[in-house]
Amino acid sequence: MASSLQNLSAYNENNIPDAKGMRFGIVVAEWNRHITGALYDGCVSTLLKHGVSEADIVVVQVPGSFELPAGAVALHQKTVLDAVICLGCVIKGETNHDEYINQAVANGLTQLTISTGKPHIFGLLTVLNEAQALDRAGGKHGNKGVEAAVTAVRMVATFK
Ligand code: RBF
Repeated sequence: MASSLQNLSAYNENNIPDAKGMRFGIVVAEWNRHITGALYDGCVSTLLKHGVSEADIVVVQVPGSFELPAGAVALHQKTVLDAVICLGCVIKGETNHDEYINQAVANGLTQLTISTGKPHIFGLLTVLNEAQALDRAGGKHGNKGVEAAVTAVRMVATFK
């Protein structure tokens, strides 16, 4: 497997644009909050490390990952943002709920990116079990919240 034992969150910090003055929204799903909380911590610390001020980060919590696109819309209605980072964790169960939720989030964030002209970052873990989620929320495969933040900063710089 390509990602086997790799920490995919390792990146060259010197290659990331200065994020001072950029304004970000973060939408966090409450389902599997022990995972999404770790994604959130990694995301915020990375934004701050690259120069974003705390005042330029606006956060909203939503019940589950299916509500991530709606949370992004709510943030846009409140304030002007350069990008929105959406964080969630959908764990496969006995039914196909995960496929419907994941596809809806992917479609919703794609549509929002196109309709607003602002990046909407897919920070959704789409995992088979909790162990895979923990591996990607500060475990052996890094923290996808960190990667979502880096992607957001790079994309805002691309749009500017
Ligand atoms: N939301 C998540 O963020 N992660 C999940 O693993 C998750 N599993 C769900 C499983 C089922 C069977 C259902 C019905 C919902 C689940 N949700 C999950 C909640 C979903 O994202 C959404 O909040 C609700 O369906 C209400 O719209």
